Amino acid sequence: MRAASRSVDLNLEGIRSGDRRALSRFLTLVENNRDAVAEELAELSPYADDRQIIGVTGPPGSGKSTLIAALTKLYREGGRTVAIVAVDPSSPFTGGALLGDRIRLKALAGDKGVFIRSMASRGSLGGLAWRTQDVVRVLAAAGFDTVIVETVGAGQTEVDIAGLSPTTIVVQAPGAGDDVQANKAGLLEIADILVVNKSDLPGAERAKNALKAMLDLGHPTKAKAGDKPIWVPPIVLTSAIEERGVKDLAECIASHFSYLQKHGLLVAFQATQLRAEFMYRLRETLQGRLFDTFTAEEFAGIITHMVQERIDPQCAVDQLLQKLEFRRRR
Ligand SMILES: Nc1nc2c(ncn2[C@@H]2O[C@H](COP(=O)(O)OP(=O)(O)OP(=O)(O)O)[C@@H](O)[C@H]2O)c(=O)[nH]1
Ligand SMILES: [Mg+2]
Repeated sequence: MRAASRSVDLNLEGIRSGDRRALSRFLTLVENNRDAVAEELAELSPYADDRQIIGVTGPPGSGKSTLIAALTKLYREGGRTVAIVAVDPSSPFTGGALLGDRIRLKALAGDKGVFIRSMASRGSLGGLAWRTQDVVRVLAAAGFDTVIVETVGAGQTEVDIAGLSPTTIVVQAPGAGDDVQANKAGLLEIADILVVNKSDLPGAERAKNALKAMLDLGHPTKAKAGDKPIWVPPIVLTSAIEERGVKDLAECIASHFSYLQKHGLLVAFQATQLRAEFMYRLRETLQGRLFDTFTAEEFAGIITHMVQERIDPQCAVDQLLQKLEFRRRR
């Protein structure tokens, strides 16, 4: 089964050389059955990555997808290839936004230098961040110059966008008395670049000033930051539908990338990310091994025993691990 699917679906050379069908098929496997493609994923090394990964987040409807489309258009004019990953919190069956994103981005769909992938969380807890990470890694390995990941902010997905992308853009829209949405959702802290989109509507300047005031309050002073190089998140006004301010945004993204490179922060970011991934996979693997070794009934029995015998939970864990050792040696 595995050998057969390998020859048909796991055409890594095809992926690297831009075969979209091979890429789509591989991504489906990565999302649905990672274990089956673990070796191939490992071959697409996460190290030495010179691609630009950009995270775009913000409240629902602030214009993230439209802005990404405008930014992508600009990048394409400059000859860069772009992959877009839209992480939608709703299920693929009810997710209107998923369809909406597709329609909005349709203008780009015929372009060979653009690849769009939607991912749904399917109500699964945990793991989505790492699945997204895998998808981003494959797209980077497939040779796209820029990978843009869109997630809805405000805690609607468990994807920690700031952990995924070295450059995080938080997109706001001016709203009636709602200028501080980003702050409420804790998004200000993760923003490398702040965007007030829909600047063709009234209130954009006011929203910008409100954001600036908040940034001034929360921003580390030189003294506080010590020797760490300081990046002051710029606030950019855009109108994605009128394609205004997009060039400014692209310039801010380029400056942030240079800043990361100049101070060795890209490498540091990657190391932090790989450490976190290592810990996650270690936990998952060990837990998986435990569940492979003991049946659900055995597990329930162990816990019942712990409660009945008034055993301290840590002691129960130690006893269980001893049993596991014993079984392995047998
Ligand atoms: N006036 C105005 N409307 C905009 C602008 N950008 C996007 N919109 C509109 O705002 C609505 C939402 O845009 P999207 O790009 O789907 O926003 P989003 O943040 O991706 O939305 P979700 O993914 O559903 O959270 C759409 O009707 C867009 O046409 C803008 O610059 N100005
Ligand atoms: Mg969207």
